[in-house]
Amino acid sequence: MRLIALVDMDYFFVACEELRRPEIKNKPAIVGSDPKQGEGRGVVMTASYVARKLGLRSGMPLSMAYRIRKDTIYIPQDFEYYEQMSAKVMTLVKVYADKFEQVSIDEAFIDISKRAGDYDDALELMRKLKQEVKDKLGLPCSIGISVNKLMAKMASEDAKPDGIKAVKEEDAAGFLSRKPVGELYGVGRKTGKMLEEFGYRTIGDLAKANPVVLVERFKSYGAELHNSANGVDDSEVQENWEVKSIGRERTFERDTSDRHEITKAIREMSKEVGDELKKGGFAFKVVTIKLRYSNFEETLKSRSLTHRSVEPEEISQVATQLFDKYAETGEELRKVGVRVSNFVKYKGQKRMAEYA
Ligand code: TTP
Ligand code: MG
Ligand code: MG
Repeated sequence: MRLIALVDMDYFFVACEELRRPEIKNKPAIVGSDPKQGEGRGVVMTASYVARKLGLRSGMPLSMAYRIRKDTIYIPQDFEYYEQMSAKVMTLVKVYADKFEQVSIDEAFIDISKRAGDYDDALELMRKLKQEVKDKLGLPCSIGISVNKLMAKMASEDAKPDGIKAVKEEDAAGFLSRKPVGELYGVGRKTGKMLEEFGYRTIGDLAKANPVVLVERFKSYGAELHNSANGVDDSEVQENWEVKSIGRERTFERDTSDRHEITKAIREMSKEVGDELKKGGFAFKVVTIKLRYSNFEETLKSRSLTHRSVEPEEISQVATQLFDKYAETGEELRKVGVRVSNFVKYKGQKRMAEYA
């Protein structure tokens, strides 16, 4: 049985702010883009649940937020901090996943089919995850569990705030049918409006609609809409590709053109990079060398392997080949660097071939 969960943090930016300014808890707080002393077109990025009860919403102009409540606490965005908190959340979530796909700063799909045999298992596992995120980071989240990504997302929305909800396949149609069509995952404001104009008020209306008519009206998107409204979604949880890189650089005590000395440095750095890769459980595909000459000119040269590798020897080999091919003969080097990138997480994966 396929079991997919969607973990989404509750009022994420404001929740992060509450951690470092507990005095704003239980107050109408919002995080927003720069209001530029009332000149800017700043909007609310998110509002605490207290603020939501008062009518404050994401996307609302800040000026309107202030009109609704004079005592609204405005906090300027601090993306760097939210990214840091997000990374901490995702590190915890990954541990619970057979497959992990982060889809925004505060949410990720996880495939838990292998580790949870049924819905009871899945619920127990997700309760544990939720508690861990709360205990370790002090942040609330909501989790939806179902047979596919679409339904997991819809269930998580229903669980908000601070809840868990599982929707079984046989209950999907009933669960969706009475919800307004605008709440269907993937339907934006514009499509939502169009759907209503055609008379599809609820997701159930859309589910019962003739798919041929939907394709006439919405082109290829019509078929997708019809599937979604029926809770059908075959898409897999797609493992994220790590974009970061690991590298080392060495500045020689005295500038050198001695191949022996340079390739020795490359070997040593490749070993260190390889050790770090192994610790992180990453496989790499691209090797890059950096050559800085005495005159401070710098060259970067890369080679992409046809497969993903975890071997330090391979880093060293490719880096040395790049050096031999591209280094200006006889020119003295001040510095040399080795870097690997285009990662994929391999630890916990059974078949490396999947990523080759
Ligand atoms: P969401 O998960 O959509 O919202 P949320 O976490 O604030 O609240 P909820 O409890 O309903 O999940 O978005 C995550 C963050 O992304 C949110 O905290 C702020 C940011 N964001 C924007 O910057 N602009 C927007 O329009 C929305 C919706 C979110
Ligand atoms: Mg959220
Ligand atoms: Mg989200």
